Amino acid sequence: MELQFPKGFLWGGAVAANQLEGAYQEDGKGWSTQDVMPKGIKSAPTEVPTDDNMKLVGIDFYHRYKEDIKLFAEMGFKVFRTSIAWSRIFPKGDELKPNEKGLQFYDDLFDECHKYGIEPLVTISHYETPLHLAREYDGWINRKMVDFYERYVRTIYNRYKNKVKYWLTFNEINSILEFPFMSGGINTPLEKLSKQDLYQAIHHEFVASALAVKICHEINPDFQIGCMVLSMPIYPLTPHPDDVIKAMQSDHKNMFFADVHARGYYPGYMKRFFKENGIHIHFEPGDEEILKHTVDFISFSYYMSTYETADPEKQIRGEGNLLGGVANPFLEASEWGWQIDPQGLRYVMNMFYDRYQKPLFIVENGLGAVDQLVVDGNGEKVINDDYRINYLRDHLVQVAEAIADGVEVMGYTSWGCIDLVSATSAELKKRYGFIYVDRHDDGSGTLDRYRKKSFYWYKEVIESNGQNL
Ligand code: BGP
Repeated sequence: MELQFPKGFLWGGAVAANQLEGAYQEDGKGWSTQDVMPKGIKSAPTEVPTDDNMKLVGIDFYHRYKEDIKLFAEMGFKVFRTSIAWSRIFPKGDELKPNEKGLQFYDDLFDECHKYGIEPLVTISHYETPLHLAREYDGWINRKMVDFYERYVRTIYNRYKNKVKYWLTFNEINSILEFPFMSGGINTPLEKLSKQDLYQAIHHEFVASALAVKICHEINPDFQIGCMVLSMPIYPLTPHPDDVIKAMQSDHKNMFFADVHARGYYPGYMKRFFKENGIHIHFEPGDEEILKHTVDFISFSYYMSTYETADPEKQIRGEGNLLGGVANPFLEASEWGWQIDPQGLRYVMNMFYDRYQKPLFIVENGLGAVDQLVVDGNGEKVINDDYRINYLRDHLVQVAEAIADGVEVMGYTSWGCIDLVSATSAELKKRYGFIYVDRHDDGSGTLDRYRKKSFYWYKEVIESNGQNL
């Protein structure tokens, strides 16, 4: 059977403001939680680094976005996913008046996209909670966050209503389970954070997200807004029914997030979990109604699958993948230990679609690798990233398989379409891009941009609407 992508499929790339803009103290921007995240840390840092050159400059997208958008256009992007840095718009997060210079930057950025017919897909909050909200309010544990988020959301909707029609409420909302500071602005150290507070914070995010959906549709019913979850299929380690149930329960912890967004109510398995763990979620009057504003589509990141087992001896946390779990002997891993499983993508796509019957948008997928800039026989600087092409091709084949299975898919935005700073390890040597940026972890480099081999490959993929993979 010939594999095909639908007409009008939204091909493109994805980034997040804090991972590439740099200029983190320019034009009135305030600190965000991500600006102070030291390498590889899960909990809230106690000190603010003052000389973080990496975050200060990023890849200097703030000043070079025109050059970069032009390169995206050359590849034929139909869509460009980026986030708005909340702390550019509301530097502290709790003030009443937005920062005009911050608003202007995104006006200019979206105009530049439209110049080439590229639709912006905007993440409202991508690990960028204003630091003040984390320090003063303990992030999403505090109900007041819903009001601050609502003010921010109304401001950007009103400002960009003629420029942006695709929105995402929170990046990888379920990652708060592992990274409460990075994902939820929760300042309480991980070891002191109670399950009660964590799940109350999640409830506040759900309410804020549903409010964002409601307001979005009020402003323009044609706008499309989705949730964004970190997807990771969890396979049972063996066919033993204990392992199967254990895998299902682990999966529930993640599916909870998409379930509430897509269905508009808390699932039974979570009510049981709360009961058994003595957790009482406080619903304010009206919350139940607000949650009924469900998303138009489900968006997700996909990098890897993982395993689960009921056997405590075999539960090797911290190895095999980003979030730990048992290493799968049938899969290869990236240089960062993320296990590569293209078929897992087809699996999650079918699972999401069967569960909700809502369109899907794959908004992150890609290979983080060390790239070498070399000089070829003609004296040209080139990057031969065949490993990235292979990775992306294998995954796109599975997207096409899922489409053939009947899954409705809006588009695909490859993660880090231009090299950027890693979210979890704060380094630049972990590269995802089609475009190489001459910048290194020690702060050296010209910041010049180079087209990688994958750049030409992806251009051809888009041109042929996925026929030439
Ligand atoms: C996702 C995040 C991104 C991104 C990506 C790759 O979890 O949404 O922000 O960075 O993972 O992760 P990393 O940068 O750690 O390689």
